[in-house]
Amino acid sequence: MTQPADTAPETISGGHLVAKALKAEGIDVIFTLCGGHIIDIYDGCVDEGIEVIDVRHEQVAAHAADGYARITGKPGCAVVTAGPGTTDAVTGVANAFRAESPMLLIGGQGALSQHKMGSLQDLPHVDMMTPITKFAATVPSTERVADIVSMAFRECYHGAPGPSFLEIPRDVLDASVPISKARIPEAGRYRASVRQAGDPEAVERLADLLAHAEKPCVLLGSQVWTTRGTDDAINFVRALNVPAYMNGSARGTLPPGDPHHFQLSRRYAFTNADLIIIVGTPFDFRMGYGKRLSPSATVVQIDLDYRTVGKNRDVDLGIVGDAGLILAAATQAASGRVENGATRRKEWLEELRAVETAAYEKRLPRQLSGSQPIDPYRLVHEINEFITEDTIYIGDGGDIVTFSGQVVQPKSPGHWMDPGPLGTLGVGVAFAMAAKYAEPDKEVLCLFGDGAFSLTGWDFETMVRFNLPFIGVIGNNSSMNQIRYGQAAKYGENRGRVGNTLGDVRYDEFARMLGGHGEEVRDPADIRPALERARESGKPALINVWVDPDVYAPGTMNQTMYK
Ligand SMILES: Cc1ncc(C[n+]2csc(CCOP(=O)(O)OP(=O)(O)O)c2C)c(N)n1
Ligand SMILES: [Mg+2]
Repeated sequence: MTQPADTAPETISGGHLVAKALKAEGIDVIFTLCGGHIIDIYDGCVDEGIEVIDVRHEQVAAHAADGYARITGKPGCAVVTAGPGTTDAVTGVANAFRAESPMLLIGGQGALSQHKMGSLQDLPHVDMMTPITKFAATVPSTERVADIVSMAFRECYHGAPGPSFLEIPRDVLDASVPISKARIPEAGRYRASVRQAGDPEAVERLADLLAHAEKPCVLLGSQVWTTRGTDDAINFVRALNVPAYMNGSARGTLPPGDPHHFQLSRRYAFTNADLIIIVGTPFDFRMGYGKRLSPSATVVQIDLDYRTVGKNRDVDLGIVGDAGLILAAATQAASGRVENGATRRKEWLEELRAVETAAYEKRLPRQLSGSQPIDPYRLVHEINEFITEDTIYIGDGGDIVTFSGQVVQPKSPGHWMDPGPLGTLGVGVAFAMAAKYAEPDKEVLCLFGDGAFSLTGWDFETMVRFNLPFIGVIGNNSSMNQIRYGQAAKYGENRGRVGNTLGDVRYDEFARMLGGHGEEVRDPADIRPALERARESGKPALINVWVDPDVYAPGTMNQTMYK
């Protein structure tokens, strides 16, 4: 018997419950590639005013959700279909996992009523996602959809942030339930503040160490940006006169030219410092697993994740918590002391500056080189000169991006994006998409290797379709050079050519074919004008710069990442 319309309970479907839960997190866009399993989520997004950006490969959707989280400080969300849609997104989730980026991947799943019967696109998604997420679960009933989505977001912020995964069976998503039966957590009321102050006694000890240090240095890692501790970090280094090195997303915390900004003297500092403070970055391969720090230095490590502190290398003081809060507390604790050590460190800063300047001057002729084919150093030099305080810089490639890591200096906090410790090629277009969507008034510039661009480059078309202009620069050496170097060194020039050669592809023509702006550059003098024209075009752009395939970045030649 049907009820009269005016007394029928108001109902809501699973897809609409998803959209409500996303809205509660402040999410205004999802990145997706469609499939019959997930279309009700789109319908919910229409009602909640959430934009649906549909991409051409699910890996891109997941990377874009990761990038959105990095840029906005809100979690990102990607929605993909069951089976191959979800497996295509695995790399993006894995990248976010290693990069500590809070995002939610929602995957479709066959109907519960056909559980394990061999339905279309059925796979054990949760089992596959468990090792690379902080939380992975199936949504068991329509009533619980919004509840479990909010639970997944809560889990994203436990300790160091990271991704969550949910699969929603098709019948759970499509069914409607009375609104009164569904648990819909209210925005701002279902999870705690994630800012965790450090143990006050440990902070006092840090202030003591700083007061006595002659040669301290600090490494500001990605968590400084994740926790939006930029201002606290700046106050810390200035008040206590501590030279700062920055990595990952923390690059740009201090602007280039700042008296406390150091980059090229890091190894010297780590070898000669008496106090080394590592903030929000693990002792992983990028840090030589901690082995590159002077054995006689006092080492302090601050991290959001208890499991990271003291891992791979002993520390003298470990503090768990929010980078910004802890640096602010240490600044305050030290400022209460008669002698906080700041003035005594003038000579140490001068010593490091001299090392820094010498390294810069040694490299400068290469950066200004007029040779053809173009020296990659010249290309990255031109990019560094071209970017402004409003340019978000993205690196996606091998050797060419290793060059840029030494030369390109973002001018503002949060304006540097790289894949992070998973080293994933193919993040570039997705990060550009997320960055331009979230910050339409910023300029986005991505430097690609030709190999890296090829992995996910078709989504350049998505940038055109959604009118998301950015400046793409391809350092084209027709090779996977970072790998080629090691192969040639091991097997000789000829045998070293196996499996790493790409064709001479005109990526500028590809860009034009898809409705963007494209140019090729062979003469280094043409790099700057081409960059200017790309900026003025107001379109997604690709500048195809032919670089010398036979020169390699020092970082590639050391190949320390594999050691
Ligand atoms: C998804 C993925 N596949 C493979 C690799 C291994 N890899 C690291 S660097 C590199 C070469 C990249 O070539 P390209 O983007 O053209 O940059 P180049 O080194 O030539 O400057 C490869 C294949 C990786 N890091 N990520
Ligand atoms: Mg290449």
